[in-house]
Amino acid sequence: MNNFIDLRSDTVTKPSEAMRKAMFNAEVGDDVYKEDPTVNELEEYAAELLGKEAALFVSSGVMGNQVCLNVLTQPGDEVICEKDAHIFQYESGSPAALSGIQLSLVDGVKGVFTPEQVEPLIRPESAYYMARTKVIEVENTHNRAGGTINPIENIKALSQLAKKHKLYFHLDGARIWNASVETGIAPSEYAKHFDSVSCCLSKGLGAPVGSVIAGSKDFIKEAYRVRKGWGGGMRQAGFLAAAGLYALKNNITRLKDDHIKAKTIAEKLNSIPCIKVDMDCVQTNMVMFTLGKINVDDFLAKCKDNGLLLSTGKVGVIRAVTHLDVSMEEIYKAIKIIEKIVL
Ligand code: TLP
Repeated sequence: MNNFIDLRSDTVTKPSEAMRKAMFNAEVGDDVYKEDPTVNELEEYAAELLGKEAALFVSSGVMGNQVCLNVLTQPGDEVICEKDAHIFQYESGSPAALSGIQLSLVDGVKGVFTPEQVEPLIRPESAYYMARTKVIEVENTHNRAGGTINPIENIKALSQLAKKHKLYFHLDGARIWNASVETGIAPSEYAKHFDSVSCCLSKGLGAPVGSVIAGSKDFIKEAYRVRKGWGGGMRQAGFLAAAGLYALKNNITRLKDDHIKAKTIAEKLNSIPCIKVDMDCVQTNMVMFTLGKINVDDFLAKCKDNGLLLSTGKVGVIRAVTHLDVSMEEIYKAIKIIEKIVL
């Protein structure tokens, strides 16, 4: 897919020359013995950045979320999340398959739900015949809603509700870096409201592999055990951790460029009569749009024939994601390709 303008996802980014150098030069050891200095450094750096006692390097965003949920719950428990949450839509049924838990869905607005919506869903402690509510989960930024940001005041209020009902509060912060750059609120300011956070290194930050999860020392000790049991104990993982460290140190602030690119696409596309973009949702590096009567599959195929790759979100919705491997010039080219197809 080298010659394409690839806007399917920010996961398609490839390590830069400088990142590859950092990987090549990484000092490594056996991380299952906790002897990989680069993995240890990444975990310490991520814990500090997120303001948590400890962190753990895991292979993917899915593994991050699922390990966290597994540590926080027992089989038969229930997790409250938004109806379009990644853990519900795109994680292969893992809450049920790996942890024996069920999800209770909230109908959010642009991916955001409020404490008033959640409170009635919390099961009474006396109801032995119901699942036990154990966790509230928030996704920030919210993927299927189009990269929307959950307002910090809402997060605070949800966190207070979780405390009031003795529930854990988990953040799927795959793209917390995007939220942070856009709002100016530090990742640690977001993370401090949560018991556990899972944050990706391999999306907009451009690392080839990996996520970090963070929480208390006791939480991470347990997560370390679960990761091993699920086959996620990696040996000389320092080569990968070096990419993650490079990404955290060099590629966060530049995410703002990706947000500008997304706004540029959104504004141009929204001015085309048959295309509709919900401009309120264009807050970070994603653009979701619909095409009126034009068939989505035909449109995607024609884009591909013209050198542009896009993906889909909800049924009938097309997704364009901007990232560090696509230039502003390519963004203008992408817009031209779309105009040529639909006009
Ligand atoms: N999202 C992917 C696809 O799975 C849809 C993408 O292309 O956007 N949380 C959120 C909010 C995510 O968007 C993703 C990946 C994950 C978790 C999982 O990360 P990986 O793919 O590394 O397991």
